[in-house]
Amino acid sequence: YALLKDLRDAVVKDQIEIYLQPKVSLENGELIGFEALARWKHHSGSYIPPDQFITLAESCGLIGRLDENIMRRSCVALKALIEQGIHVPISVNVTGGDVVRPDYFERLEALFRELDVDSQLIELEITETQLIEEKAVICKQLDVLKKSGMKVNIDDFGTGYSSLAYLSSLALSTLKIDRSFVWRMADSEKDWQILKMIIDLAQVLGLSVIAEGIETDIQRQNLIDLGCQQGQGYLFARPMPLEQVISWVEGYS
Ligand code: G
Ligand code: G
Ligand code: NA
Repeated sequence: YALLKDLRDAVVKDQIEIYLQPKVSLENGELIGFEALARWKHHSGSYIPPDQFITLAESCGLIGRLDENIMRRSCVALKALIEQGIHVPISVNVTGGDVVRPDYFERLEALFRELDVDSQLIELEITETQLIEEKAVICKQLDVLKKSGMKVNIDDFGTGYSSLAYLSSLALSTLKIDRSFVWRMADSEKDWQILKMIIDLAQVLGLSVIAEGIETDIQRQNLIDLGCQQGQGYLFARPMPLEQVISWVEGYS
């Protein structure tokens, strides 16, 4: 299968890049962080969507290496931003399958040491669906990460089936509301109530809460009314390469 061979090549040669998408305060637009998103420009010239190549990388054992490359690039980007006076955390998507590896944390620490990066400025994002697999090991690993000062965010929240008991046992820091709830909240009273419930749940669990996929000012305003203070989405900025991020920040504040 040609695409698989190309992907293996791109991962081994570290050709998959990152784009950064700003996270902002919904009230005042203040920049609060970035999410790093993998971008693969195939040699044919077109970009392959991450949904497609991440799934492929997961199915053929390349995801560990890919996520490691992305983590390294995120650390380098973090340092470049700090040099420009932009001092906010970057969150990096990681696969549950990586995090449960016994040497995961040691490798991460070694990377931070090698690149002289403050681990408090790198956050992890793990999807709710992946947090549900291998519960016991995940739970232990998250404790280790939290003790080291790292923050772990639960991504795409509301699309998985984590029990409240399990959720409250995890050392998480932020709950990221899946975009589907943001997009549907205006459609019906029921969807509005569900969103409200998720935001209240985050508060009860002592987690901060962020909404993704915000595209309109009405969505922004509604989220504020429901008690959500942080967000990301095309309303504020699309994911951008590092150079563009730096000029975006300069023109933004
Ligand atoms: O960039 P886009 O929103 O299309 O990304 C689609 C999905 O791919 C996101 O929901 C995100 O969780 C996942 N993704 C993006 N970059 C990475 C990455 O570096 N590693 C992993 N494991 N997933 C990623
Ligand atoms: O679930 P996760 O946060 O990893 O998803 C990030 C993905 O969502 C990225 O692929 C990014 O390109 C995409 N994205 C970010 N903001 C928006 C938005 O406002 N609208 C849409 N349609 N996609 C978005
Ligand atoms: Na994410």
